Amino acid sequence: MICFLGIGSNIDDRLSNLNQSITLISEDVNINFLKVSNFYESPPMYNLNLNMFLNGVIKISTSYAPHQLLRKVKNIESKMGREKCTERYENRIIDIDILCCGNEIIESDELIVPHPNIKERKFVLEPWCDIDSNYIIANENRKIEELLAMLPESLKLKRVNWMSL
Ligand code: PH2
Ligand code: MG
Ligand code: MG
Repeated sequence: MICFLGIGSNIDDRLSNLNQSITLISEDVNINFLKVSNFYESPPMYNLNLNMFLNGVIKISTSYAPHQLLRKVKNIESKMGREKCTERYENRIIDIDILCCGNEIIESDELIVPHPNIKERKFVLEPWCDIDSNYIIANENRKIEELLAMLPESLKLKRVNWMSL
């Protein structure tokens, strides 16, 4: 099954945190790493007191069922030192979100796929567009690039590379 994951970090060396998460995801024998987007810096959404984020999107194929994949990515988050949240939105060393799993539609207590906030998040849609702009998410009949075009121009992300951080 093809899955897209959103990765984000806003503590310490954000670039190396994102890279480390990709390494750990790729090391799993049941996951094939396929593509990685550019990384983008953006201000925090929802809780404006947080640090600036660095975000990217990766494409994988996996034999894990969605709930197994969730367990794996949560494991990687804890391995990297992510602490248990006390508040809904706080600074984090790494955040790995399952964006979609093939055409599956799941609404359980632990996992909702496709991720419910994709459409309002430029920090998800813009990197996703880098790697699969024509992708159509299970419950939408618009391409990623069309969803991105619906968000305000004024919201700008900064594309970064290792030299500019
Ligand atoms: N993640 C959040 C809340 N707000 N803002 C940005 N820019 N990037 C994120 O990854 C992000 C956020 C909750 O996971
Ligand atoms: Mg998140
Ligand atoms: Mg998360």
